[in-house]
Amino acid sequence: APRKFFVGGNWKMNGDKKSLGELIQTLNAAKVNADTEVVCGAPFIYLEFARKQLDSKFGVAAQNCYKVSKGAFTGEISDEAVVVCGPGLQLFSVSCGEHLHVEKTQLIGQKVSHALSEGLGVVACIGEKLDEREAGITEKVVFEQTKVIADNVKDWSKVVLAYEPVWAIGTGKTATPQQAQEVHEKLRKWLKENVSETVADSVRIIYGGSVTGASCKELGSQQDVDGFLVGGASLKPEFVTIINARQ
Ligand code: G2H
Repeated sequence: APRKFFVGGNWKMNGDKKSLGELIQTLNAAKVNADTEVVCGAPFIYLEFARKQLDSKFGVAAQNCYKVSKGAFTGEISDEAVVVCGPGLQLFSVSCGEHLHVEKTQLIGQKVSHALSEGLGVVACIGEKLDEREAGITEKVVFEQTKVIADNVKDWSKVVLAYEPVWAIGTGKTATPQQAQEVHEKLRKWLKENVSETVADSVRIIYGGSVTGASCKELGSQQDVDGFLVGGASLKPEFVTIINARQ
């Protein structure tokens, strides 16, 4: 079966009830491709608001949860709390920028494991920094990161892998379709060799990093690009164009 296109909107630490309410109205009224899975990552305090307001054809996700269910962790939020907010919620274990160091990758592995154990889906992010790309070690870096995630996953049907080169995050520099395809293809090959052929064929590998309405079509037409994780542009009506990138 072909992989279902997946578009995640990552609102990050943006918006309030007024601006998000307007965005939600735009999304609800839009004509969107029914063959595309769309999930919006809301700030924790707007999760219930977003779930209530957004049409049921859109999923709602928390952006990041801690690695255990409860405890004296000031300011952290548990997956359990997210589950209580309502069904259909997923977790973005967003590993943008500062999360990508090796020791942080271990923490992301633990977070992925815990979210899955609570029944949440996960968008797990990986990606190299600019100096790593320039040093020619992109593959090594993303394989190491993927291994930490893979070590914590039993049910891959709940996992979407997001390739987000750090140098493209929020910078306005998008990877070229060829650069994205090259890494996605290598990731799929890695999954085939290290997990299974079935998982390699079925898992969605999406691209994130300054995706716009203008860049989404060509990126989304690459063979191994199964969708996007969108930050800045997910807060604008342009997000509808990105949702509909693959017709
Ligand atoms: C990368 C991406 C979405 P942006 O973090 O997660 O954000 O599209 O703003 O680069």
